[in-house]
This record gives sequence, structure tokens and C-alpha cells, in this order.
Amino acid sequence: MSSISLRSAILALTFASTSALAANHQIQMLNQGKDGMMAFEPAFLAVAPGDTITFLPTDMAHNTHSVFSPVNGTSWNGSMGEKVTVTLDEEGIYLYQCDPHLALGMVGVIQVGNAGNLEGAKQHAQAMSEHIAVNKTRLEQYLNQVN
Ligand SMILES: [Cu+2]
Repeated sequence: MSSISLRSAILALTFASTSALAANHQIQMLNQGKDGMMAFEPAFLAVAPGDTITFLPTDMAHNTHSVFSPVNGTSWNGSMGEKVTVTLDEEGIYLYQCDPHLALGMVGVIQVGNAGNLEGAKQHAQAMSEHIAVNKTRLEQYLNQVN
């Protein structure tokens, strides 16, 4: 195989993996997870643009509500116990929370592609932290996993 046709083959594969094969990821809403009580799991998730996220009401007394998205990015606001599926096309950081358990640190971070809005996300997280009484370090820990 010549180097040009090999390169074409690799480009074709790369294109197929980013456009045709968008992945679905699942995030559970839990009373008790590996990060402790009242947690999303996984609470930090890095995905590709166009991937789909499904929030599963594994335990029922929770919701998922996006509170910070990239410019033109999707936002969502699920009811209590609602299974929510969103497709995230816009690159950047998304922050979300469980409304009744924000004070207990039930928050999560999704990174889609490049984190061009990381500084804005950190500023928003700072404001959220004022409403978090328990598990105050979670949000920062999740944001520290962004790269
Ligand atoms: Cu909750």
C-alpha cells in the first residue's frame, strides 16, 4: 500500500469514528456512590462532540439540571426521578447539579472535546460552591480532571 492510500485509509477510519459512531454514556443518580452519599456516577466524564449522555434515575429522589454550558451548548432540566438523555455537540465544559442535593455536593462535570471555556466554568463553580455545605471539594476534584 502506498503512503498516500494508507493515509486516506486512516483518514477514513478517523472520520468514521468521530461522526458515524457517536457513543452513548450513562451517568447514574445515586443515594450512595463511590464518592459518598448523594452522587452522580461517574461525576466527571470526558466525551467526544456528538456523543449522547443518559442520566439514569437508579435511585429516584434526584434530578439532573445543567447550570453552565458552552455558548450555544445544550442545557437540560430534568424532573425528579426523570431519565434524561442529551446529545452534546458543542465543545467545552458543562456543569450540572441535582437541585435538592446541591447543598450535599451532588454535582457533576462533563467535558466535551476541548475545554475552551474552562475559566468560565471555574468561575461558575466558585459561585456554586457557596451553596454547597457537604462534600465541598467534589466540584473542584471533578474540574481538576479536565485536560
Ligand atoms: Cu440528588
